[in-house]
Amino acid sequence: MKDLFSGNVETKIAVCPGMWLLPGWIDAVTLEQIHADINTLSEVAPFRHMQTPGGHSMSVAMTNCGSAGWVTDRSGYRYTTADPLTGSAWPDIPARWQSLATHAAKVAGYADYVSDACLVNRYAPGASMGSHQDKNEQDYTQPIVSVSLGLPARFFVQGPERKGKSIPVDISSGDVIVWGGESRLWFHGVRPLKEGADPLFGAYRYNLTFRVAL
Ligand code: MD6
Ligand code: FE
Repeated sequence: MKDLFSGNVETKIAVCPGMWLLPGWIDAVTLEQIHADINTLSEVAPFRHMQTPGGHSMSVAMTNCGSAGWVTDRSGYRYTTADPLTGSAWPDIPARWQSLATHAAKVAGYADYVSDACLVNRYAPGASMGSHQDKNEQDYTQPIVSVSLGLPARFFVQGPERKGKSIPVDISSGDVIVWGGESRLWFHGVRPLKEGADPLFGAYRYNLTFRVAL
């Protein structure tokens, strides 16, 4: 039987302890559906450039779905149950997204993964994400499932401290990363996006990160 969502089911690469890269894991039809889902989501919860606590505007545009969404503004990084832009609850995580995250987590050894927060990042050429840890979630034993869409990017993983040599990870549309275990709190980021044209996602890279936040 064809594996649900699966383009490539052969490869599972250990990038560092606890981090699994599933290259090309999402099939072409699912990518098209996700593209449509992102458009629907962004009509209700628009992409916006959030402010960092230091007062800078992020180069990456963001929105969320789920019972909680990750936000940043002058008062800090946190999860909220309502979208600060509209005052309404964040839209639900589309059923197919939830199912995809659960399935990918299972491939990496996590049974019964149920995400309550999905951050959607949108990168235009030049946009990047500085080295950071994902530590606003309550339970670090739960992995983050990350889905890359559209233009390729260079992700980097640094280690427990924001210094020293980093491991480069080149990621393309349809790649999935499941990240838990020993390196769950390691510093990481995304290098500035290069220009390009993806047949489906155009001049952008999108990234979905599923979390168990609450
Ligand atoms: C991105 N991803 O790929 C940013 N964080 O656009 C992340 O910051 C990230 O991919 C934690 C776990 C997986 C990730
Ligand atoms: Fe992150």
